[in-house]
Amino acid sequence: MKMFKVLAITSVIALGVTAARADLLVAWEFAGISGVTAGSITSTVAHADMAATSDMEISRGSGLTPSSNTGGYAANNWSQAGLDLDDYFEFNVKAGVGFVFDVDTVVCNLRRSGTGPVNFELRSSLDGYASALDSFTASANGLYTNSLSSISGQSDVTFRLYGSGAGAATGSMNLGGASNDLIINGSVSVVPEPTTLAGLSLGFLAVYGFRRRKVRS
Ligand SMILES: [Ca+2]
Repeated sequence: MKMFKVLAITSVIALGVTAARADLLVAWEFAGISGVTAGSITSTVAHADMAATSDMEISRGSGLTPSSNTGGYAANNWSQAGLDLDDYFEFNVKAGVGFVFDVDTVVCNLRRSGTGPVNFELRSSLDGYASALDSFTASANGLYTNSLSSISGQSDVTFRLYGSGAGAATGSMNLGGASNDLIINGSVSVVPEPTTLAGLSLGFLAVYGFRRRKVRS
C-alpha cells in the first residue's frame, strides 16, 4: 500500500511537469523595419522550449504586393471582394526538439489604410487551410485576438491570416504598432518518452500484482 502511494505521487508529479501554462510561444516585432520589406522575416522572440527564432518566419501569399511601411510588415493588392486564397500573411510556429505545443491565442497588432482589407480569417496547415479557425472584422488599428482551442500537441504548424474586402488595390494592411506585432500564446511541454511511459506502466503492474497477492494471502 505504501509503495502504491509513492508510485501514485510520483506519477502525479511527472504529469504536473507537462501541465498547461499560458506562455508566449513566439512573437514578431517589426519596429526596426522601414520602406518596402520584400520577402520573409524571422521571428524576434521565442519560448526557450520552442525552435530557434530563425526557424520561424512570416511571409506573404502570392496575391499580395509588399508595400512601404515604417515599423510594420505591409502589403497591398488584397482582394476587393470575398476571400482570395492567395491573399494572406503566412507564419510558422515550431517546437524545439522533444517538445510539443498548444496554441491558445494568435494576436495581430493590425494597422490598415482607409481602403485596406477589413475582413480577416485565420487558417492552418493542419487541415490544408480548408476552414477558418477564427475570423474578425477590423476597422480601427489595434490588437485583434484569435482564440483557438483545436491546436494541441503539435510540433510544427503554419498559419495563414487571409484578408479581403479592400476598398482599392492600393489599400494596405500591416502588422505593426506598439510592442510586439504578431504574438502566439499557448503552452509547450515535453514529449513523454516511450521508455518513461513503459517504466510507469510496469510500476503500476508490479503494484497491482503485489496487491492481488496480498488480498489472496
Ligand atoms: Ca511593434
